[in-house]
Amino acid sequence: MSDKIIFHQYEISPFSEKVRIIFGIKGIEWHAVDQPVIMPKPDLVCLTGGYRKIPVMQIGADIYCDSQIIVRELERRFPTTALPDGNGLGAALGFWTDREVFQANVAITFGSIGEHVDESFKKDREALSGRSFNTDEMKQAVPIMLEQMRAHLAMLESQLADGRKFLLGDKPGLTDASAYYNIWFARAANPDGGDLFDSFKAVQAWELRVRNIGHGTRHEMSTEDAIAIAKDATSTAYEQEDPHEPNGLKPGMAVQVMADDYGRDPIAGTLVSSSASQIAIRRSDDRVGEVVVHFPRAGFWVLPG
Ligand SMILES: N[C@@H](CCC(=O)N[C@@H](CS)C(=O)NCC(=O)O)C(=O)O
Repeated sequence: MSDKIIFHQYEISPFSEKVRIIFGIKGIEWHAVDQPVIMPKPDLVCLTGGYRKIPVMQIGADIYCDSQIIVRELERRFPTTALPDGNGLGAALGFWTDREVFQANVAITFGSIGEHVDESFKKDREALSGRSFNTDEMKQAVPIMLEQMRAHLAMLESQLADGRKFLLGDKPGLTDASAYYNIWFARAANPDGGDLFDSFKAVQAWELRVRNIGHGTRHEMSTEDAIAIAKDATSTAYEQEDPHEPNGLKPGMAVQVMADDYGRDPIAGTLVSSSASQIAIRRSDDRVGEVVVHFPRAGFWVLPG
């Protein structure tokens, strides 16, 4: 059975860059499956049951939705290269980088390049967020959001002020990957973005160090091959009841899982296991057979199926 790390992604995806850097830090060999930037994504949602966001990791018939659970699973499978902050504060700081910093970043980036963005992309992101993608309004918000972004960058600059190589010390970790992808995306999506980063000298030196970590060993894979691997494989997840579940969730129950922010499409399945950090549900699809789809608990809602 295949235990290849299959990574459904696209190049300009910020959250994919976060995980690609984790692959680099941990020295992981992985297979990139490129997925579309906008819907429809038939070769992704057949695996996830409706989750459309990127990235998604697949190992055989186990599907991991959201960078949070992807990093957690990589930490579980590759303990000899454990990150200094893989599951504790690094995961908590992800809520700062992935929500607060990322939203300011997106507002600045699309407020600045909005007129060059395709109509089809705007319509897609309106459906994703439930909010209008109004480039004039975004443009007006840029000055205020620049102040926010500058304030967040100043926090990174202070953290690095004692000359440390990475945010938590000598070794790079999840906090570095999470902070870095925001800067990477701002530069990649808007190369003429001006001088926002110029006054942050320690951040710039650190950015270079993180970039130089690279992405581990990357191979390419087609969507057809990824789907065939899922179809041939059997999930390695096993049923486990959590006695501390606050609302009585048990293996075998029909549930729906959905993100609490954007891309809130509910994914229906039968509960396999749950804990404070993860929930796994079993589902099947004609093209991929039976798979187990894994989500983090923080930032996801579980509803009766
Ligand atoms: N909380 C998710 C956020 C993922 C996310 O927002 N991904 C963006 C791309 S980087 C996305 O899916 N955008 C819509 C799309 O690609 O269809 C995670 O950590 O993986």
